[in-house]
Amino acid sequence: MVPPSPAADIGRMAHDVRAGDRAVLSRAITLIESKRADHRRDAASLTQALLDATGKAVRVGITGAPGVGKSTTIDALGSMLTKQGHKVAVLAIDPSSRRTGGSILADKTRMARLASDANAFIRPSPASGTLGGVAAKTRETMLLCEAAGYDVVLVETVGVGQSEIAVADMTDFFLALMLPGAGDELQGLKKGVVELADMIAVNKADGDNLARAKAAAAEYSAALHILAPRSPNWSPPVVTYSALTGDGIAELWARILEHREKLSASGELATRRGEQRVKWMWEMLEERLFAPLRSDRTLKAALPRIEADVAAGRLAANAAVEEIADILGR
Ligand SMILES: Nc1nc2c(ncn2[C@@H]2O[C@H](COP(=O)(O)OP(=O)(O)OP(=O)(O)O)[C@@H](O)[C@H]2O)c(=O)[nH]1
Ligand SMILES: [Mg+2]
Repeated sequence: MVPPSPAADIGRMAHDVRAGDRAVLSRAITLIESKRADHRRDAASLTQALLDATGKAVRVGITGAPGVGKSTTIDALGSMLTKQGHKVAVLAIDPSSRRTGGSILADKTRMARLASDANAFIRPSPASGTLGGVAAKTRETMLLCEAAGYDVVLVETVGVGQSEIAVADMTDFFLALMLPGAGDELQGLKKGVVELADMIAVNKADGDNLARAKAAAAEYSAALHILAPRSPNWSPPVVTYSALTGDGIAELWARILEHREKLSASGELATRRGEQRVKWMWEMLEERLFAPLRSDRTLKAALPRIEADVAAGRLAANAAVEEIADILGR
């Protein structure tokens, strides 16, 4: 029997992804996540074949410290949206994978409604790799989901610097979740997050927490006012809500849509996405060019000594670079 040609396979896969076939979408994502060179090529053909069907989703990044309620929020927001007729994809960036069980989205119990929702698609973070690698896979996955008809993509990440930048770089709207604070109001206001945030939302504004949530929101508002906003067309609002009761969830979404209208009207959304795409290209290229460097055995063996010599001031940094280049070029 003649094996089917990869090109035909990819064509069929693209067709089935467009048709919204979840099983094929999952397989396509697995292809995207593969590190094999031939798979990578097929993945690129697939993305290219689907390109005209991408870009139509509202892309929202969601960050916040562990326990702030990211999963509960995604469950509440996502199921509200599917009820309105949207198709919602939930992705994650968690390059650390330090947690037991690996990914942030392993805990589908906190997203019980969405996990069993036919109009929701939940995909955990790729299991391992550098942040650049994981982010690249998540971006391609987002494009596939869009091609499959998901018109809302929620990308979750934990509150650690670089992964937040990666998520902000692949979304239109970056939502920072905060806890009603016992004196820790400003602790979450790390400079990086605030610079990226399009909205700060204080969760758990329910029961005994209500007053503290309002107080925290007031502090965040005051802090935001002294910072230059990320966009000339949008001043990040600070809101309170409860993922548990659902109070304020509709308002979160209304703000996201308002932001979208403003940035679309001004042309900023299109510009931002264009810049993001070029940045992705460079990041992926860097990742690709760095790969041989990471896997070179001779270099791996020599690096500890080279680094120690550089640190101790015995070897000039530029001399070290020459030595490394020699090892790689041999
Ligand atoms: N009172 C109250 N509790 C909430 C609310 N949202 C989430 N919680 C609780 O806070 C805890 C953590 O919620 P998660 O949604 O798992 O938080 P997370 O940010 O996804 O946590 P990690 O995945 O561990 O980073 C759970 O016990 C939730 O039930 C809320 O609006 N009000
Ligand atoms: Mg969670």
